[in-house]
Amino acid sequence: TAAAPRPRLGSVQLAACAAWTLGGNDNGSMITAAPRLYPHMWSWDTAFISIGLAHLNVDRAVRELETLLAAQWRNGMLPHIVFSEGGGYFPGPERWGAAELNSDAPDAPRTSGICQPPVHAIALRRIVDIGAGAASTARLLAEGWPKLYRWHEWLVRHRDPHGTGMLGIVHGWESGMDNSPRWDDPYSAVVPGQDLPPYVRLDRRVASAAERPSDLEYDRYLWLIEEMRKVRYDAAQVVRTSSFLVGDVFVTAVFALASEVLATLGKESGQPAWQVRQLRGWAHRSRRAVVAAYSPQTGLARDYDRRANRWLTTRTIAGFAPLLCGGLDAEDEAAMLARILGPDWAGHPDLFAAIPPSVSPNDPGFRPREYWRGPVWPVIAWLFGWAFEQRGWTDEASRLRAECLRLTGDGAFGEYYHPLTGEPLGSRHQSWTATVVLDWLH
Ligand code: 9YW
Repeated sequence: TAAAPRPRLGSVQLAACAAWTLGGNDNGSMITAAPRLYPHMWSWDTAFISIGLAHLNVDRAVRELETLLAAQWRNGMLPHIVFSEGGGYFPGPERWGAAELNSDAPDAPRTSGICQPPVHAIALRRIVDIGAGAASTARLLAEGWPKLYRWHEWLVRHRDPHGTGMLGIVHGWESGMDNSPRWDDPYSAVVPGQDLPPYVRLDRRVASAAERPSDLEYDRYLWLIEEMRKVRYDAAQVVRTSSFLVGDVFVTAVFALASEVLATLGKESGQPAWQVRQLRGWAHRSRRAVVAAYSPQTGLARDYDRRANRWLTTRTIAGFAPLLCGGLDAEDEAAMLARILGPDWAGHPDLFAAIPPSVSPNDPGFRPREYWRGPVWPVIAWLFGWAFEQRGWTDEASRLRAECLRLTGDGAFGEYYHPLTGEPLGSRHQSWTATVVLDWLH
């Protein structure tokens, strides 16, 4: 698997290419996640997209985040997809039927009925910093902050009803890492019923089958939606009835980090002190839950299968969640940082670039082309790099940034990359890849 020679653009050309990609994905009402594969707005994609956009045009970045926030459900949930008028993606709004079944869902725009990792406060922080002084960022801060507070409050209320700090997810899609081997065990208990309505996958028209989840995986994804439809997306009932319920350590760490960021933004901008305090409390509790999920045996943090009542010990990039939110004791943390940079992960000698892949090349389950089962996802690297900077690990952050720019330097903006050859995979011109590149270039 020798690395194929790939052109490398200069930084001005690369930035121009990224801007061109975003322009191409702008359908007039939103910047879609990818031109053909994902012709709608995805929740966590839009957070990252707005960060890159802020470097080009801060008003446009603000508008993008506002478009997402305008689709917030009345109960506070930020939906994982905001549908555009165009079709071309399955499951689309008809299959979800969210607005028909749940009066908290907006009628327009149409949305899905689940959520995605809560990275949005990080985007708000970046936009406010990049666009300091602009009227639009002041408006976003004033009007967007209360919405993000309600989003975090929804997560606490409905995804951690017992106050454990660990947030639950009811679908692998909610983790953002759809077919990660983390979910193989809990998905094996999801048995699609006879009454699963027929459907046709559209994703494989764009990306090769070898780079996508299998049909059985897709049946399970669709079956979970059927289960939710049966309880009309009622958040409390969904958690009670879904055959998939997992405490997601990565989502929990993102939540802890983002709650802290949101608290600071709230303090700076004069939001109610009790809400700021509450956010810090949630952050503290979730950080503790992430630390409690740490396994000295594997040196990684684990998810918890709430249906089977057991820890999930699969080793994936998500196991490094404590590096995002902190909380480990100094010795364990130093060892974890060394591990993510070491020979099992970013420092693996066969890698094209020193970036931690979604699964270690040394793992028997490593599939270098298959979505969340091995490829490198630039956006995940961005998140770790940003967290490293917050934690004061600036050398590590800048090395990661340089390696990411080397990987993405041909301007293809792959959805994900082959970790050994650096080949772009999945969709090309993926918006969030273009925007994290823009942020790295600044
Ligand atoms: C799907 C849009 C989304 C991301 C997810 C990623 C993929 C969509 O694409 O899921 O249909 O499977 O897994 O994290 O938000 O880029």
